[in-house]
Amino acid sequence: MTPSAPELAVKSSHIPRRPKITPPKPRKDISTPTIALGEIPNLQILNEKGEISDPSHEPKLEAAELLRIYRAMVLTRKLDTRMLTMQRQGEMGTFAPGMGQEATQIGQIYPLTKKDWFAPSYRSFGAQLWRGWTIEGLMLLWAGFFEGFEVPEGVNDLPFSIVVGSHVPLAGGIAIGIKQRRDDAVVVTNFGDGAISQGAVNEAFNFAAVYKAPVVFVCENNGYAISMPTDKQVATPDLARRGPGFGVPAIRVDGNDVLAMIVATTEAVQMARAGDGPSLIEAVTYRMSLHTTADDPKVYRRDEEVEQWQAKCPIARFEKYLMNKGLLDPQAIGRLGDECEQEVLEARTRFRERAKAKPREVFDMMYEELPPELEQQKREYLAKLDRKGVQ
Ligand SMILES: Cc1ncc(C[n+]2csc(CCOP(=O)(O)OP(=O)(O)O)c2C)c(N)n1
Ligand SMILES: [Mg+2]
Repeated sequence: MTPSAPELAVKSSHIPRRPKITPPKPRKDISTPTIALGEIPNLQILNEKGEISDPSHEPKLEAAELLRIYRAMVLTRKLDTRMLTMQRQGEMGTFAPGMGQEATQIGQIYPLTKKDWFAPSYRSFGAQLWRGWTIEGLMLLWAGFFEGFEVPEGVNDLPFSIVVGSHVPLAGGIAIGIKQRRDDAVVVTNFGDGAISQGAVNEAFNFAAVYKAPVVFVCENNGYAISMPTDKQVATPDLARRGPGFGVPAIRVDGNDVLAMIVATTEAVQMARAGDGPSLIEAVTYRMSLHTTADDPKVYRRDEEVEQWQAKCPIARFEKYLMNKGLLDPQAIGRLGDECEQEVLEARTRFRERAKAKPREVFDMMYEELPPELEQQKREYLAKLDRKGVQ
C-alpha cells in the first residue's frame, strides 16, 4: 500500500510574522530628495560648474565650516600625491590612492561625533584624517608598520579592512550592540562597488534591516573593482537599488558633490540615531588614479574616460562654489594648498623618525606562542642576523 502524502498545509499560526518595515519619517526641515524605500531618489546639489541648481537644497553651513571641509579635501589630495611619490621612491608599501573620491570621503563621516563609529575599507584615508588618525600614523600603516594600525586615543573607529567587504558585517554587529545597550551612537561603514556583490555585505544589509541597527552603509561606486567596470560586474549598475530589497532605504548621491554627500549622510545619521534603522547611500564617483600602486589602469580604460571625470573633480567643483560665495580667491587657494603640503611634509619627517625596520621582530606579531616549526625558523633566522651583524 502506498503511504499517503504527508500533510502539506501549514497552520497559519506557524507562519512567522512578516517583519515590519517602517519607512523613514519624512523630514520637515529639508526639501532635498529624502532617502527612500521605494523609487530611489538621486541627489546632486552642486552641479559640475559649482553652481547650486535649487537654493532650497543648499545646506546652511557657516563660512568657517565650508573652508574646513575644503581644507580637508585638499589635505587628502596632498597626502595622496605625496604617498604616491614616496611609494615610487621605495619609502612606502603598496597603497590605494583615493584621488577623485575626496568629496565622498569627507561627506560620509561629516555628521559623525566622537562617540560614533567608522568602519572603513582601505581607500579611506581622507575620512580617517577627519576622524582623528594622524598623517604619520597612516604613512606607517601603509609602509607596513603595525603601529600604524593602532586606533588613536579617543577615536572610535576600526582599522581599515583590506579583505573586501569583510568589515561590513562587523559594522552591522557594532550597530546591533549599540542598539542593545540603548546607546544612541551610529556606525558608518564604506565599501566599493565590487564589495556590494560579496555575500558578507548582503548579509550585513539583512541583519541591519531586521534589527533596525543604527548603521549607514556607504557604497563608493567608483566605476571599477580593480580592472572590472561596474557595468560588467552587475546587471543593475545603480547599486542603491540593492538596499530596499532588504528593507534598507537608499539614495543615489553625486559622490563628487561634497554638499550632496553631507546632506545625505546627515539625514541617514539622524535616521539611525532616531531609531529608524539602517540606510544605504550609493556615492557615484570615479577612481581617478590607480587601484593600488601595483596597478596600471591604462591597460583597461581609455584616457578620454579619465578626462571626462577630471572635469567633474570634486575639489575644483567645491572651489568654484566657494569662489562664487567670495570665500576663496586664487591667492587663498595657493596659500591653503601650500599649508596642506607643509603639513604632509612635516608628518613625513615624523614618519621617517619612526619608520625603522626591526628585522628581529618579524616573528613576533602573529602568534602568542610560536608553533615549534616557526620557533626553529626564528632561531635560524636570528642566527643569520647575528652572523651578518644586523641588530
Ligand atoms: C575577499 C577579497 N577578495 C579579493 C580581494 C582582492 N581585491 C582587492 S581590492 C579588490 C576590488 C574591490 O573593488 P571595490 O569593492 O569596487 O573597491 P575599490 O577598490 O574600487 O575601492 C579586489 C578584488 C580582496 N582584497 N579581498
Ligand atoms: Mg570600486
